[in-house]
Amino acid sequence: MKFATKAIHAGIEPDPTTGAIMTPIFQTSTYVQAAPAHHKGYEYSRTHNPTRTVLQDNLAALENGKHGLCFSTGMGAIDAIAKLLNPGDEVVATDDLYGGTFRIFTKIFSKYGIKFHFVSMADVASVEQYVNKNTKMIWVETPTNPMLNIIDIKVMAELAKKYKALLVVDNTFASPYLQTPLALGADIVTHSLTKYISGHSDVVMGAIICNDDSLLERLLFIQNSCGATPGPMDCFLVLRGIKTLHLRMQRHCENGKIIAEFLRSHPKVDKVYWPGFTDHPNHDIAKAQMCGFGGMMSFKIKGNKMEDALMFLSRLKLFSLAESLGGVESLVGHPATMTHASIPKEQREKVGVSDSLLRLSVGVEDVEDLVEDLKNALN
Ligand code: P1T
Repeated sequence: MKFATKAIHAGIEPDPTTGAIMTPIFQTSTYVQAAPAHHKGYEYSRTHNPTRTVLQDNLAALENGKHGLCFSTGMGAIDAIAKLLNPGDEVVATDDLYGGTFRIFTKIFSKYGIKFHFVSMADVASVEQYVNKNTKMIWVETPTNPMLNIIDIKVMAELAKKYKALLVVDNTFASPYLQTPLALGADIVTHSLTKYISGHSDVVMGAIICNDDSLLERLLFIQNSCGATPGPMDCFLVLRGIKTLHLRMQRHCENGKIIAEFLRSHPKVDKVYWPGFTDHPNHDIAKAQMCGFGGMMSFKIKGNKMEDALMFLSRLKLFSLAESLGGVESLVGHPATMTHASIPKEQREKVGVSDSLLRLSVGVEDVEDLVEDLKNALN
């Protein structure tokens, strides 16, 4: 089955009791058992819920994976993956990643004796310097949030295998429509479903997809023990969003290209970070491992002054100033004070997240209106 067919059909059957074509919202906490331990596969909704099962199977199919697991937030999924680690273990993570991921690693898991190295993943030799016998995970976000760097998943997978570490890829920015990391050798894919996958800014949720049965068992144990599981209504909303993921992503990519090119040609814009430009430092990797460049981009206004960035933000009418991304409506963010505020200034500036950096999540509106909005605000 190809992507669009899977988005609409994978894991989804008409309800056997009524024929309802849409997956029912099983709004129930528990399930009646005929006798102790004689049940229909469902005992308690923290552990399993039929609406969640359908979503998990659908997500696994979209990522060309075997197993899907859903969590109440993207951070809940990241938390569960990090709980696979033990004191003394080390993780090599990209130095440009979502501020919340940096925060949970440095403020929560480092307290439990896990060591994190944040490194540029532009070339494998510099990553390998930080890998040793204690390294249990290589953590990749690609495209990175917010600098839109691209990391070579195949190369990182080979490195992880060489050291018997797990390769985790946060695939939130690309979505499975643009990139399927398991096929490139990743062991675990994680998503903030809040973003492109649900696509309508009405739900917060996360997911993990993997192939290995024993990894699934360990993750299921963590999921059930720690309990960051989503409710059935939210699972329904994500399933509903997924049915148009391919259509939305096509438009995000088309609009993204036009906006990136518009910004780059504007005399008041200094630098635009978007992997679709042929002179983006990782363009060739993006072309090889993605089937489109997406609608996320960051840029700086000439002069690199925070006041100019803030004035620009105040003049936008269609782009809303908000955290998050990947919804149908266009958003603009100021990473230094919003999504990446938890990263110390010196550290974030090293990777380019200056006080003047702005991030766009280009939506699926008419692109002429979006260009007009940006033009007015810049002028
Ligand atoms: O917000 P939540 O669903 O918990 O997902 C966390 C998360 C994980 N991974 C990446 C790459 C992310 O971008 C996020 C959340 N990011 C934002 C809220 C943002 O505006 O960047």
